[in-house]
Amino acid sequence: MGSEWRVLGSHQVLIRLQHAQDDCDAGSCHPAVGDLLLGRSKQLTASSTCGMNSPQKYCIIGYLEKCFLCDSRYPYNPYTQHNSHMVENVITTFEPDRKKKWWQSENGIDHVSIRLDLETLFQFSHLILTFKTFRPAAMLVERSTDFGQTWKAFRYFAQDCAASFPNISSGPAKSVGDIICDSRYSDIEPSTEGEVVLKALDPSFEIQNPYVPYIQELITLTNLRINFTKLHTLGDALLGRRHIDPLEKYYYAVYEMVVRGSCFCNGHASQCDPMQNLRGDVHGRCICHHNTEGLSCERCKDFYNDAPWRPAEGTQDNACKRCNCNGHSGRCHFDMVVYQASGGVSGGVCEDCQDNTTGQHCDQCKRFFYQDPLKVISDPQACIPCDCDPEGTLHNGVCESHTDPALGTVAGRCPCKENVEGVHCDKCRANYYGLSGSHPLGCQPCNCDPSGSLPFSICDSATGQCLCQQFATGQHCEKCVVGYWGLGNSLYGCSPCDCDIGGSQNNVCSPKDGQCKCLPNIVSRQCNEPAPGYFFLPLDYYIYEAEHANISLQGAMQFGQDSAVAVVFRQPSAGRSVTWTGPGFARVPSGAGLRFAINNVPFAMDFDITIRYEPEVLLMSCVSCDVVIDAGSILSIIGCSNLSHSLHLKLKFFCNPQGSLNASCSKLGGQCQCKANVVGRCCDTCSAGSYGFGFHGCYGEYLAASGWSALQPMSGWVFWISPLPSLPV
Ligand SMILES: [Ca+2]
Repeated sequence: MGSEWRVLGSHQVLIRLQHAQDDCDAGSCHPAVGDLLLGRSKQLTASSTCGMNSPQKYCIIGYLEKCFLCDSRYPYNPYTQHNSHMVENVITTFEPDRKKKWWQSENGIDHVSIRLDLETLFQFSHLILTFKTFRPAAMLVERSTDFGQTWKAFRYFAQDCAASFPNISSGPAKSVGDIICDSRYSDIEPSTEGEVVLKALDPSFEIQNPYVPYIQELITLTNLRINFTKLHTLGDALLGRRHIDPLEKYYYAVYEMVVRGSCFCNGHASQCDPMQNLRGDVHGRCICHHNTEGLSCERCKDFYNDAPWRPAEGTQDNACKRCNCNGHSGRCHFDMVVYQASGGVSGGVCEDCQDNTTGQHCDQCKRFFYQDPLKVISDPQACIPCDCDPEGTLHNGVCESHTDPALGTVAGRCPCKENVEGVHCDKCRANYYGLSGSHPLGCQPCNCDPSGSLPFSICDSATGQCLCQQFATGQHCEKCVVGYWGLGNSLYGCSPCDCDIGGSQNNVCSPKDGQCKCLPNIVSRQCNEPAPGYFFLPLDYYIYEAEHANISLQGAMQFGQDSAVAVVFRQPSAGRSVTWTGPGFARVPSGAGLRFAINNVPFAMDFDITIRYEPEVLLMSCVSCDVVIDAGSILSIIGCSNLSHSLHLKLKFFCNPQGSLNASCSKLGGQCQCKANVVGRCCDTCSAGSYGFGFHGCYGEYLAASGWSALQPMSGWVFWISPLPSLPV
């Protein structure tokens, strides 16, 4: 090292720093500096070397010009090949007499270069060239950091910088990175053993930290090239020729070349391994510490990406940090945004988390999974599937990921939509139906009408059909079945309409008030009441008194041959019911007929014709008693009294104000309540045997008379009537 210190100058700062930090555990560390050329003769080339193909003559300048042969067809050997001047001769060999061995270019060529191709990035310290002949009149040193694809000048050297490199400042440098032309190493003196020295960092600048990226960028290289551009010719014209070819005196010749540098490891290694089996002084493959890797420790080792890669500086090792993936992944990458968001704590993002985990550190269960409360997240079985019905669960089936009393969450619990229940959120709540994922609340309300539904108001969970009380119907049991009314009005929900068959159009009634559709002049809910002023006809309403009929002689059924009947008057008597109508009876001789003249049959239909009669002598038994005819009537063949309403046989009536006790009459039959001795439906005539119709009734006395009797079957009487009211009888 002794010879190095001689030329290092202030570059000792860098050397001391490196030697002080060879312990990587204490912070940054750096490999030792050495001669990059040692062991790399194969990587050192020259664009021109004398005698490569055949011996070449060259001469030296002196009192007596002497000439020699250069024969570089074989490598130098002090005994057999001492005229070989290949470029590898410039590499230091520590042999005793180094002046017997040098590199020499071909004669008279100005532009010659020597190039060192390194196998990886190295940190350059300085270059020393020791010349056998004059130093070049002009030269420059270049470096590449991309294996020779691009080049940058380190420094220019010229005796006359302005002439040789007119565009380059002759210095001094204003900053450490300035490229200048240096004229100190290009003098024509000394004529031998002159040196050219290039320090990577200009010693005139004080560099606090040589490991900051800007400085590192200035001093790293993969290739070094020295371009000689102009020979010193001592006034001889290079192209002129005299008695001796002057070209044979001028060439470049170098005793020794030293390229000091070190393996470049970004502060993460103190030693390096050789690459490509080189046996040199400085190796290129860093033995990385601080969880870094790469030839120059230029990146973090796999799975050590929790902090950004950085070069080590001073006591800061800036080591790469191992990612924390909780055992669920072996891969991660660094994310600066995540790192900054964490406040510089953690930037490693785990990749491809396994075991159903997710998150920066595989520290959460995936969507649709939750963490077993009894297991830590690093357990391979920690995450359990949710098992929530996506239709009924909020967030499409995501369950609560962990138990947190503060948040009220329970690991694995399915958060049901509002109208949904069940451990898996797969059932509608009571009174709801139709579980559907598209419904924001999960299920729709049954909306069962409480008036028509069974207690508890439940409905079919699929269709929503409410369970109805008897006679209620509809999706919501909101109405009565046809023929029923009054939903909610009574204990049993719906009641039958019970529309009167004769008085209503049908058995359909208003669902609200049960009002049946009444036929004309019929009122009440069930249509079983006559309208005010109307009454229902009794079955035997159409009565035709025999006393008013004409007698028709036997066998003489022609018009115009009738004669008046003999009337048998009968008066009511006390203690006996009145069994007849009208003034009494008609006596009809045997063989004669009665002809009734009627004109009030309401419409054509089937009628039965009945005759009311009785034997003339009630209390006597006789074989051939005469009968007296009370009346004939026409009856609808529909015998039911209720049905008679449907015959429309309703009449407006007025009770006679003189003969009636009041203005009301019976609804069925229309009989007014008559005063004494007054008879007739409207109480408008005196009874037989009475007289003096007036507000007092009629004057008279009761006479003994026969009453109504049951109809007695009797043959021989034929009775025809015509329904045509206009037909004369
Ligand atoms: Ca009569």
